[in-house]
Amino acid sequence: MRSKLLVVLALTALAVFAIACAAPTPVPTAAPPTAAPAPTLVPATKPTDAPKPTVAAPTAAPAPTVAPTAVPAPLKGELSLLCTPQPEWCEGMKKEFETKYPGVTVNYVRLSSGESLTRLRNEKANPQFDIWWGGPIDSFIAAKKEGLLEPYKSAAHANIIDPKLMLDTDATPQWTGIYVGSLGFATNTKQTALKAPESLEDLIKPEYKGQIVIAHPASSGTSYTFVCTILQIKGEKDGWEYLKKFAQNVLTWTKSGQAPVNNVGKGEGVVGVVFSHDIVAGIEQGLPMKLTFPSEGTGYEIGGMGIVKGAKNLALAKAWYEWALEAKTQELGKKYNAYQGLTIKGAQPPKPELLQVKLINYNFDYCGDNKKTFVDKFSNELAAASLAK
Ligand code: S7P
Repeated sequence: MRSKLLVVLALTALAVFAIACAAPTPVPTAAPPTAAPAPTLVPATKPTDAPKPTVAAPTAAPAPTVAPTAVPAPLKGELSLLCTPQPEWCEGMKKEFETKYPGVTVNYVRLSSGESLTRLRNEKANPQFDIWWGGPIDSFIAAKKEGLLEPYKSAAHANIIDPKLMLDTDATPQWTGIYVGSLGFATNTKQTALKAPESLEDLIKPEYKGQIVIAHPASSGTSYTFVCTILQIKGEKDGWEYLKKFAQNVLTWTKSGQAPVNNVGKGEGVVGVVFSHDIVAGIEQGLPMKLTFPSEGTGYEIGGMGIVKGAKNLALAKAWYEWALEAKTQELGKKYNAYQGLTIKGAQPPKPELLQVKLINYNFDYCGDNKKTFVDKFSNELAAASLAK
């Protein structure tokens, strides 16, 4: 009985165990799709409240990386200027240039044309100047012949009024014209003994003996312009004869071409042979003088400019060169009592009447090419004329 009972109990336990094993295991209930959070491609909030898209607006976009236009570095350094016009103009132009280019200092030496040429010649192996500005082109033509100038082509050459006359004809020119001036006579008006000369012939008359003041052609471009004017008007043979007589009438040979204006103004001599614009400047400063021109026609200058061969500050020399060929720069001359005619189209010459006189057909190549020969002959054969004061 007892064993039956044990069997029944065992079977019962097995049955309970089996039922228990057959009961389904609870499974986590999957959330219904509608309850699932929507994917956030579109914000669930209203569009107006939506945070701004994080893509920057086009106007705020960084500028495209285009290569910037090259801005030239400001000019700086020291320019060494060989300056041949009168000192007041040299000083004025130095200051004007330094105002335009505050990083640049202009150091200049004022020398007459012949002295300038000698300096450049002596310094050829080790040039001390960067640019030569002013003085008749006869000396620039002579300098070019000796290899003392640097070729330089400027766009501003297109603005030169008369390029055949005022610009070196080389494809890359070595000099350019910056002003024009005619030779005249200055006569002291406080004296009454002598009338103002009206012709070249007047100057060699006996009554003018010991009354004339002129620079020496070895130092002065002004005086060399006179010498070469005579040699062209009269021819070399008669010209040298004339110059011998002329030299007998000279009281003083000055170093600078403009100096006779002051001599004559002070009564140290009656007649000066000088560029007419320098005579006008003297008259405007109150010197008692009258300006006349020779009836035969008068010689004239083209004032020149050129970069010195081997210039140590070439960029500064070019900057000066370009600046000097601007019409408004040329018009600055009158501010410093420089009344030459001008060479750039559109520049207003201060005294145009000084070129509306009878001019000879001055041959600059002839005078430039022969400068050394003529000056040496003058110095050697007109002995009294070699004592420049
Ligand atoms: O600036 C006046 C001026 O007459 O001086 C130059 C002159 O030739 C330089 O002096 P030198 O005669 O002593 O050489 C002229 O070019 C300029 O017109």
